[in-house]
Order: sequence, then structure tokens, then C-alpha cells
Amino acid sequence: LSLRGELATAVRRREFFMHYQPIIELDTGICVGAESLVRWCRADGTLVRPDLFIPLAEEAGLIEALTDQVIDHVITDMRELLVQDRTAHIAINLAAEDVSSGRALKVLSSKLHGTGIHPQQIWLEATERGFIDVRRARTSLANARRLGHCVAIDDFGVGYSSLQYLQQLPLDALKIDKSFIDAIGTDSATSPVTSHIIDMAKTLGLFTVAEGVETPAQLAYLQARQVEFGQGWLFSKALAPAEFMAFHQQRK
Ligand code: G
Ligand code: G
Ligand code: MN
Ligand code: NA
Repeated sequence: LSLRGELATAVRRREFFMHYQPIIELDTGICVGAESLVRWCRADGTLVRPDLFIPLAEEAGLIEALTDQVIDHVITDMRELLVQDRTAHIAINLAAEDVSSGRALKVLSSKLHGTGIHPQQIWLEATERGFIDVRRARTSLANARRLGHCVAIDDFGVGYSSLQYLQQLPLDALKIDKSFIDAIGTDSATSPVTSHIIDMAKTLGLFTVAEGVETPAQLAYLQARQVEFGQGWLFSKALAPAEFMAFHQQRK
């Protein structure tokens, strides 16, 4: 059976769970929340990486069903934490189709109803991977912001029409892709680009989240440039729900 065929079965059997990578406020070291990251555990116990199965799910028309399950998990796993700490947030990744269709946002809104979780506590990460129908995305993201969600553009700089999206989509935040964080302190051609991305975000009034922060030198640079938030192995890898709750409790 192909991985794609197996994926359809996995969606039906709900073989997914979430990990949570802490997001840190860089000038205080406080844990302000987490990015939710989906995991697939196959029936034989092996794990499949999301960078492998998310594109497959998109191609196979399974992404909407998968995103619905992600939303269910985030609410189940994090409801208690979010209700106890109103300053905490969890980010959910949306695929291009989720953003364009607007369907995931309607599902999210109805699933949040009655949970006690405030829409302000759910951040949305819209990826540039895949085609985004800008006109439709603009409508659905504007609706999401009106409900109180914070909207970030994910994987910034690695897509193919980043600048166009930045100008045309209603956004609150920009997530700086790991490749630009890796370049900090190196003399690679990418290094000055990182600085320009930060400048551009500030010019556009967006706050920034640095992804894949691994070294104290990278952290020092990001703090000096007043990048607001960061995530990466310097702080923590993605954690199981209970582990994340313990981490958050210690660093809030
Ligand atoms: O956690 P990891 O670095 O392995 O994630 C790999 C990629 O998969 C990331 O780029 C991330 O954007 C994507 N991804 C992880 N979780 C989700 C999810 O719940 N939904 C979607 N659409 N993408 C996800
Ligand atoms: O959705 P997104 O592209 O933001 O997913 C982030 C991915 O990067 C996840 O697969 C996560 O496991 C991975 N990751 C997170 N922090 C680090 C890090 O500090 N170093 C490396 N190499 N990978 C990281
Ligand atoms: Mn992301
Ligand atoms: Na990313």
C-alpha cells in the first residue's frame, strides 16, 4: 500500500496526535505559548514526519479532514491551560487550501464555542507553501482577525511570492524561516537578508517570531534586533502535551 493510500486510512482511523513547541518572548524568556505540530503514528508504531505527509494530504484532498482533527486535538490537549492562563496562546498551522477556502476557520470557530477558550488565544499560521488564492485568503483571514485570532505568515521567505502575500494579506505577524536564523553570524549571502526581513516586518507593523533558534549567538542577535518571539531547540524541542504544560508552568 502506498503512503498516500495509508494516509486515507489513517485519517479515517484518526492516527494523529500533536506536539507543542514552546514559543518564548525573547526579552523576558517567558513561555507565551506554543506552536502545535501534527504527528502521525502508523499502526505499526513508526512515526511519519509532517513535512512528508502534509504535502501528500494536500494532494490527496485529505487536508481539510486532517486540519479538523488538529483543531480537535488542540482544544482537547490545551483547553485547561488556556482557560487557566489567559495570556497563553497556541498556534495552529493552516494549509494553503484551509486558508483559501475559509472552511477551517468556520470549523475552528464553531469548535471553540462553549470551550471557554478565547479566539485571541488561538494564533493561525498561514503557510506560503502551495498556491494561495489571494482574494479568497484575504477574505477568510480578515474574518479570522475580526474574531480575534492573530494571523502569522509562516515559512516566510521560502515561498515563491512572499512579498506579494505580505502586501496583500491581512496579517499580524511574520514567522522568520529557520534558514534565515541559521544564517545569523555566518558570512553567507543569506545573512544580510535576515536583517532586511526583520526591517520589512517592522515597516509593515508586523511582529516577528524566529523559528529554529539553536544558539545563544542567534538569540543575542534577535534580541538586539528586537524580534519579539522565538522558538527552537535552544529553548525546547516540540513536546507532548503534558511535557509542554510542565514547561509552560515553569517559565510563565
Ligand atoms: O514539526 P516538524 O518540523 O516536523 O513540521 C514539519 C512541517 O510540517 C512544518 O513546516 C509545519 O509547517 C508542517 N506542519 C506541522 N504540523 C502541522 C499541522 O498541524 N498542519 C499543517 N498544515 N502543517 C503542519
Ligand atoms: O511548521 P514549521 O515549518 O514552523 O515547523 C517547524 C519545524 O522545525 C518542525 O519540524 C520542528 O521539529 C523543526 N524545528 C523546530 N525547532 C528547531 C530547531 O531549533 N532546529 C532544527 N533543526 N529544527 C527545528
Ligand atoms: Mn508553522
Ligand atoms: Na515554518
